Amino acid sequence: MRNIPWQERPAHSADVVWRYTENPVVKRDAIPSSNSIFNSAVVPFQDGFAGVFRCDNKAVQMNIFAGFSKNGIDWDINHEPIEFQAGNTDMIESDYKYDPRVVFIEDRYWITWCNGYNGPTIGIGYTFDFKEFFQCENAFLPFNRNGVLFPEKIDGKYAMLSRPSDNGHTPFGDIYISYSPDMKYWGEHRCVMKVTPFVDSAWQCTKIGAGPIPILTDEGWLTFYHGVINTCNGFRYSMGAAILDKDRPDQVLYRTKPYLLSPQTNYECVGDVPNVVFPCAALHSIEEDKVAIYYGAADTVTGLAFGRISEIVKFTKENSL
Ligand code: BMA
Repeated sequence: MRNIPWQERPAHSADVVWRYTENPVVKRDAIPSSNSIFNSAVVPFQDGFAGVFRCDNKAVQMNIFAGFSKNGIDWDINHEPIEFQAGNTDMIESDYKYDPRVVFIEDRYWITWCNGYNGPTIGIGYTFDFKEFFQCENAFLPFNRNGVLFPEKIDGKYAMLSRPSDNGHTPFGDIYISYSPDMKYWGEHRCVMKVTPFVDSAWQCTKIGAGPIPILTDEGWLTFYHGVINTCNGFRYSMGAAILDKDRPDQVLYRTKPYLLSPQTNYECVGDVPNVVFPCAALHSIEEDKVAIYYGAADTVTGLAFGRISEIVKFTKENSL
C-alpha cells in the first residue's frame, strides 16, 4: 500500500492536529511564474500522488496547475496551467480559477474550484490521467465558493457542499449541500451548518466553508472546514471539524467548539494575507488511523498537518458545540 506522508506527534505536544516540522511543503516560488502557491488539493495517483495547485502568478492572476509527487511532500508542479477541453458543455468560460478540490469517484478524478464567471461560482471538471482535463457546467449561479464533492454518491446522487457568497471578501457565509444525478444539474439545496454566535465559538463566527473531501468513518462523514473571525486587523482563518450523518449529510452530528488548527507559525501569520490556514485536501488511511491535511498558509505557501482519525473523531464528539 502507498504510504501517505506522516510524522508522529511531537513529544511535547498534546494537540489533536500537529504540523509537519519541515513546513511549508510547497514554497511560493516552486514554479518560475508563481507569486504564491496555496489552497491546493492532492489525491493518491498511480504509485504516488497527483495534485491540482493554485498558483497565482506575478501579475496576481489566479489559475490551477497539475502537479505530481512520489511521497506527497516533494512536488513537481507543471509550469503551464491546466487547459480544459469541453466536457458536458461547450460553455467553459473562465476569468480565473482558484481554491481547487480533487476527488476520485467511480472512474475518474473530479475537480471543483472557484470559477470566475461574472464573479466567483463553482467550476467542475474531470480527468482520468492528469494530462487531459474536461470542464463541465458550473454547478451554481454566482456567487459561490468552496465547492467540495463527497467521494461517493449518496442515495444514488452526487453530493456537494458549497458556500453561497458575494462578489467580494464575503462578510458572511454558511455551508449548504446540493445533489446532482449527472454532475450537470444541481438541486435539493439544504443548509448544513451556520456560523456560530460570537460568545460560543468566536473563531467561526463570521463565515465557514468546507475544506477537504469528507472522510467516511464509523461515526459519519468527518469534514474539516475553515472558520473565520473578523478582527480589528481583518479576517483570521482557522480549521475545525464536523461529523455529518452518513446517509443524511445535511445533519450535523458533532462540530468542534475549539479550533483544531489556527494561524500561529511564522508562515501562517506572515505572507500576502496574514493569519490564514485554509485546508483544501486530506490524504487518509482508515486502516493506519492517519490523516495528512494540506492547507494554504497566509495565502502564500502550502503546509501539511497530521492527525489520528480516531482521536479527531473522539475530540470532535467530546468538544462539540
Ligand atoms: C477567501 C478566498 C481564499 C483565501 C481567503 C483568505 O475569500 O479568496 O482563497 O485563502 O479568502 O484570503
